[in-house]
Amino acid sequence: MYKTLLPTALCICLMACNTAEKSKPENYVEDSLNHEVVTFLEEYNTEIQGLYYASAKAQWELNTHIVEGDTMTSKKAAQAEEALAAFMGSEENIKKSTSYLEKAEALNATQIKQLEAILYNAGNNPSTVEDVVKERIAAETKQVEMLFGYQMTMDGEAIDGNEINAILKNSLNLNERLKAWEASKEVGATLKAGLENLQQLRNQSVQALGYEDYFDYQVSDYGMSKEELIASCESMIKDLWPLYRELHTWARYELAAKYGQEVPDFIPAHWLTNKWGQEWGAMVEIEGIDLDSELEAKGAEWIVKEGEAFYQSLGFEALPESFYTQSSLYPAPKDADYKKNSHASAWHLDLDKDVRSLMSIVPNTEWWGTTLHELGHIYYYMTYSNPDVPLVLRGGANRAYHEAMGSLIGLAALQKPFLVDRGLLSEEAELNQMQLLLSEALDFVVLIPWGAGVMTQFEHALYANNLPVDAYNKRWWELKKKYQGIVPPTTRGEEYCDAASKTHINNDAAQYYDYAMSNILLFQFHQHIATKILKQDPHATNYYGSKATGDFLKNLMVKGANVDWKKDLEEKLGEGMSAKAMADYFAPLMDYLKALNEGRKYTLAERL
Ligand code: X8Z
Ligand code: ZN
Repeated sequence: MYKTLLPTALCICLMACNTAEKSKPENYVEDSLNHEVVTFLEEYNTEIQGLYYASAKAQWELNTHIVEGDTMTSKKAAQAEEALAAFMGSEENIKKSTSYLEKAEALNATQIKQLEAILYNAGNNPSTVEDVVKERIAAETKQVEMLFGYQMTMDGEAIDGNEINAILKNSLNLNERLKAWEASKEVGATLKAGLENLQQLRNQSVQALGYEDYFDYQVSDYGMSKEELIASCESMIKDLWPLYRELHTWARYELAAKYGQEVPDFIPAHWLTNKWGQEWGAMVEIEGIDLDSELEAKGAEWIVKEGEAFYQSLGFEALPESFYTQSSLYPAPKDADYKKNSHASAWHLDLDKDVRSLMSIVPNTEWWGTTLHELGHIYYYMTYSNPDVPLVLRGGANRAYHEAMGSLIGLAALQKPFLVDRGLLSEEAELNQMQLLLSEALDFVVLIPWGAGVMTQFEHALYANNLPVDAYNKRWWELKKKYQGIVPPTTRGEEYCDAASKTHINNDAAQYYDYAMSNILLFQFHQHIATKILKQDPHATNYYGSKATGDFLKNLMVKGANVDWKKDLEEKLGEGMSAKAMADYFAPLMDYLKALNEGRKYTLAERL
C-alpha cells in the first residue's frame, strides 16, 4: 500500500553495506539493520512525543479559548503543527522507513507496524510539498476558528448549540423549529470558501506521496482501498435498509401527527430532533422512565463522576487528577469573553498520561451518552499507554474501534438492569422495552445511512471526484434524500453549504465512516459480552461491576494500533465485521414496526 519512493542515496548505502558484509558474520546485515531500526524508532518516538505534545497543547488552546480578534493563539497553533508536520514528513523519515520496510523479513511485527505508521504520518505532511502543507495547516486552523468562533443567532439573539438542541427536541412550533434549524446552518455558508480551499490543499498534500486523494489517504489507515471501503459502507446500509425503511415510515407518521401536519413523503429536516438528522433517539419518550429529569436532578458533574465510576466498576483505573483540572467539560459561561469548540472530543495530548476531554455537558440523556463515549476514548488512551506500545502505535486497532468503546458503554448504560442498579430507575418501574429498543434503533441504526451513506459519499465526491463548489449543496441534499429520506425545509441553494455546518467536514475530514463501522462493531462486542460473558439477554444487560467484561474490553484496547484489526476481530469474536449482530438485536423491533406501519405508505424503495 505504501508507494515506493526512489531513494538513490539508499542504493549507495546498501552497496556499501554489502561490501562490508563479506568480512562479518553471516547475520551481520540483520544485526546491523536491526540496530539501525531500533535506534531510528527510538529516536522517532522520543522526538514525536515532544512535538506532538506542543502541537496538541496549542490546538487545545485554540479549541477551548476562541477570542475574537486574537491572532496569537491560531498563529501558535499553526507554528506548532508545522513543526510536527515538518518532522513527520521529513525526507529522512520517509527514506529510512521506506528502506527498512523493503527488508521487512528481517524485522519483527512491531517494528514493521511502527515503520508503516511513520509513513502514514508522513503521508499527509510530505516535506517535498512543504508549502502546500503549511498552507493546509493555516487553512485548517482558520476553519476551526471560524466554525467555533461563530455566533449563532435566532431572532437576532445569540443562541448556542445546546439551546438549539433543546428546541429541536421539545418544540411543537414548526416555525420556531425552522428558525432554530436555520440558525444551526448559518455557519456553513461562511465556511464554504474555506472548504473549497481545503479540498484542494488536502488532496495536494497527500498526492505528493502517491495517494490518489485525501479520501484514499484516510481510508488507507484501515488497510483498505476506496472501493473496498465504499463497498463495505454500502453493504452495511443494505443489511440494515429494511429496518431503516420501517423506522423512516414510522417517523413520518409519528412526526406528522405530533406537529398536526399531513404525512410527507420525505422528512423535512427541521422536523427531526437533531440538527443533521443523524440520530433520532430523542424522538421517543419511553414510558416508565424520565431519564432527562433524573439526570437534571443529578447535575452535569455527577454525569462525569458516574461515568468514571462505571468504567472503574469494570476494573479500569480512576481518571488522573489532571483530567479534572485540565479538561474543559462544561459550556462556557454565557458572559464569557471567549468561545469554545462545542463538539465533544477526547484528547491524548502527550500520547501518555495527559488525557483531557472537551465537552459542553448539560445534564440530559444525550450528554450522558456522549460523556460515556468520550470516556471510552480516554480509557482507550490510558489502556494502551503502557511500555509495550511504542508512542507511534498509540491509536486504536483501527479508528472505528476507538469510536466503538464508549458508544458501547453508552448503549449498556441505558438498559434497564443497569439503570435499576444505579438508582436511575425503580425496580418496579414498568419500562416499555419495545420503546427502549425503538429509541436505540433511532440512534444506532439511523446513524448508518447517515454515516456510511450521506457523509461518506459526500466526502468521497469532494476529495475523490473533485466535486465542484457550485454543486456542494445540491449534492448534499441529493444524498440526504437518497440515503436518509430527508429533505430541506425550504430551497437550499448554493449560497449555503449545509454540509460544512457539520464539524467533521471541517476538522476531521474523510473519516466519518468510522462511526458507522463503530456502531456495527459495537453490536458485535455487545453480543459477545451479553451472551458469552454475562450470560444475559442482550436487550437487558447490566455491565456494572463485571470485571470479566472489563477484561474483555481492556484486551481489545491494550495493544493499541499494534495489531491487525481484521485478525484481531477474528481472534476475539470468531468472526469478521458484520451487521448481523446489529440486525439480530433489532429483529423484535422489525415485527413491531411492521405491524404499526401496516397500511401506511412507504416512500423509500425496498432496496437502495
Ligand atoms: O463526533 C462524535 C463524537 C466525537 S468523539 C462525539 N460522534 C459523531 C457525531 O457527533 O457526529 C459520535 C457519534 C457520531
Ligand atoms: Zn468519538
